[in-house]
Amino acid sequence: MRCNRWIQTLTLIAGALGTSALTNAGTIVDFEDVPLPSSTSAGDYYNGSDLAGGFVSQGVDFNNSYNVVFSTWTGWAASNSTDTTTAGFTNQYSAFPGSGAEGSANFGVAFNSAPGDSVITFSQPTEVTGTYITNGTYAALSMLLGDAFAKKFGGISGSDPDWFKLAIFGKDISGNTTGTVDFYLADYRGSSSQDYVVDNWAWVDLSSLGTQVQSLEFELTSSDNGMFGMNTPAYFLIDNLMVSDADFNGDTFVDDQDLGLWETNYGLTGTASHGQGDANGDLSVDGTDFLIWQLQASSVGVLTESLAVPEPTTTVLVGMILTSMLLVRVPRYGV
Ligand SMILES: [Ca+2]
Ligand SMILES: [Ca+2]
Ligand SMILES: [Ca+2]
Ligand SMILES: [Ca+2]
Repeated sequence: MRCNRWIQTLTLIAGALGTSALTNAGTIVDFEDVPLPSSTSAGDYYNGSDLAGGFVSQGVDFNNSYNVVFSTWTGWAASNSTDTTTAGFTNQYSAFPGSGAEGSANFGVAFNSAPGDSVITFSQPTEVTGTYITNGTYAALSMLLGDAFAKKFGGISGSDPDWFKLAIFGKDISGNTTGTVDFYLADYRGSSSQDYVVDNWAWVDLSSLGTQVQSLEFELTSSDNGMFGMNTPAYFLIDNLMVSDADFNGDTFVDDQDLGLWETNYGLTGTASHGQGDANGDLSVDGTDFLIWQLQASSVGVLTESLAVPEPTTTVLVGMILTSMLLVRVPRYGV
């Protein structure tokens, strides 16, 4: 349904109210758009040595902090380094699986000694569907072999119940925690046959962090600690961070055209594409996708605030009609 007169009128109203631009809704943050100016024999990387304070991939901010005196960095680097055999700190930018997620070139490397070192910030509250996570070669070989600072996981007997855990925190716009997801980068607590150090890109579902995630923060902890804290190298890697997206036709606006695609394909299960109305990448077109559409289409504020439609039932049709009447076209990418 197109209601151009309404759209024109309400665009004027929304302009007067001051609309907020939707950004990064729908993005797969893949790091392929980040220039990598520095090289090692293992590949190329960017660690903030130009003191920019971070970088952007697909509209999402990644922080870093570079120390010019010691030539050290913390936070996020982008990399395409794939040396899977050289142990130690000099190989800190390499992915242990030997590539980015799904065979891609670039990925993100977090050096996160303390919570808040590595932060991912979205330009507005959003739902993060999930991300691929893995170990870097430096941490993986340290755990598998041991090194000057850290023990070999399992110990001499092989039966020490060691572990290396990443906690992922969703933060809302006020900095309050919206939820936490734990992921074990290594886990030797079970029987020897089940002990593992993650060596592939593992998908981690982050939808439980909710729909109001403004930023992600991280904490690494390990069973191997000394007088200076954790001995295990404090690194993890991510790629293909997926943010829910209701711009089904890819025209950078979340509007009634996208709702039309959702309506047409409502009920598709297990086979749906993003273009058919699957906002959260679960291959189905259902009420959750409608709620994401509603959230992103209503980010203009007061115009659609009262149109709460909690269930994909008959009320959806009422909501669709009302919301379509109230729609304005909101640019998804902004400043
Ligand atoms: Ca990638
Ligand atoms: Ca074990
Ligand atoms: Ca659209
Ligand atoms: Ca879906």
